Amino acid sequence: MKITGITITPVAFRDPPLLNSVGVHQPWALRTIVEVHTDEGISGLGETYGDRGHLARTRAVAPALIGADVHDTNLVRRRVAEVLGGERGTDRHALTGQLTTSGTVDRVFSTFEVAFLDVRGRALGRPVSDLLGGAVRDAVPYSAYLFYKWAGHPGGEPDEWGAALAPEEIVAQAEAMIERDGFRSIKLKGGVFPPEQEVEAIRALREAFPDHPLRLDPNAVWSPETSLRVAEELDGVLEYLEDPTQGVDGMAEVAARAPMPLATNMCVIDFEHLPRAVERNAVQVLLADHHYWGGLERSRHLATICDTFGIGLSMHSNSHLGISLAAMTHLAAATPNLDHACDTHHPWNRRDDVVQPGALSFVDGAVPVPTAPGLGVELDRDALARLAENYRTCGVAQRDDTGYMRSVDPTYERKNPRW
Ligand code: GKR
Ligand code: MG
Repeated sequence: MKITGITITPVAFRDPPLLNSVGVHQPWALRTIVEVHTDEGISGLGETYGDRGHLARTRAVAPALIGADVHDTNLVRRRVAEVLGGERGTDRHALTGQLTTSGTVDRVFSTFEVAFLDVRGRALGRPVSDLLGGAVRDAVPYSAYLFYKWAGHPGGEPDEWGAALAPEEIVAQAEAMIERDGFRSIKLKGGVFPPEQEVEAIRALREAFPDHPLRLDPNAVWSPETSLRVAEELDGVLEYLEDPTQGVDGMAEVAARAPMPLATNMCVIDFEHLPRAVERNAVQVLLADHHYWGGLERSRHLATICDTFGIGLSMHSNSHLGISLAAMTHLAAATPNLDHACDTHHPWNRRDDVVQPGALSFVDGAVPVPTAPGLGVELDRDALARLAENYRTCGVAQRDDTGYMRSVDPTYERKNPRW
């Protein structure tokens, strides 16, 4: 089955003012929707980052894939690498760490690979999880992903979630999210306030939710000393501490004495980072993310490597829509050693989606694995057109949390370590 055409549509959707270690989410989050068309009349879907550089690379690669067979992903990956010609993209979609050339190929290739798997599943009448070895679970657990946030964007109306700055507001946010979707694990995005304040929020969550596994992720803005202090204070409270500090060496220093496992989606973001991380025992849980690990198949290779070295697996997320949620769910369903609830930003962005409602839902904090052929989601053409129009008019072409924060508070500085 040959690829005859590829449609690439950048979209923008409303995003609340979620705070993190480098600033605050802009009013619009960006994604790129990819449709791959074949000579058998079957089309497949992919979703990826929407930042200017990544979009340009995705567009540059597309013509080189016309005529390729949807089963020949080795050829497709080679063509992606040839077009990119050793480029090292600098887009930091995920606040991720050290960027590599192979990582840039993986980020661009991944979207197409997901779309090919969607085509292949549709052609066979089987869900993508079957193409990945078969679902080992019927539903994939996700965590309630909490953020410190303002009530609304400056100058705008408060959003449905309201402000969350004090510990009791974080607890209220968790209650609302759990009430709505039933999550059974909780993650707090930290790195926003001094660590003592974030420890207080975690303690308040522990009191309100005595049985929910808890995680804290300050996106590496603490020094190793601060990280160890917090780790000791939260002994027995956290399921894992995510990216407390920067780099494999910093993480290894903390991991050697921290009482809980350390997780990362920042210091190990490419296969070439693994040997040293394993050698130094820097991370005990890896957050996989098919968007930058080179697609669903390569994420499964990653899972095997983690299994070999006794590293636990969870899943990382960025602001995303339903095509990504479907892909994440199929991958997690078909990965036996994905033993922690996955992250998802979806509750924050659910009001706008490009997929038709009904295929994906959260039941007791888990997404039932779609059983329809392919990814199991269909494009809502009206919604796609609306979100594409948002992209054209919103004035954002590049995620810039720091710039947006500075437009509100000109004294804001990006610092690492901040504490
Ligand atoms: O959406 O602000 C955010 C997050 O901080 C995101 O960019 C991170 O990549 O969720 C991510 C993480 O776990 O580090
Ligand atoms: Mg993280």
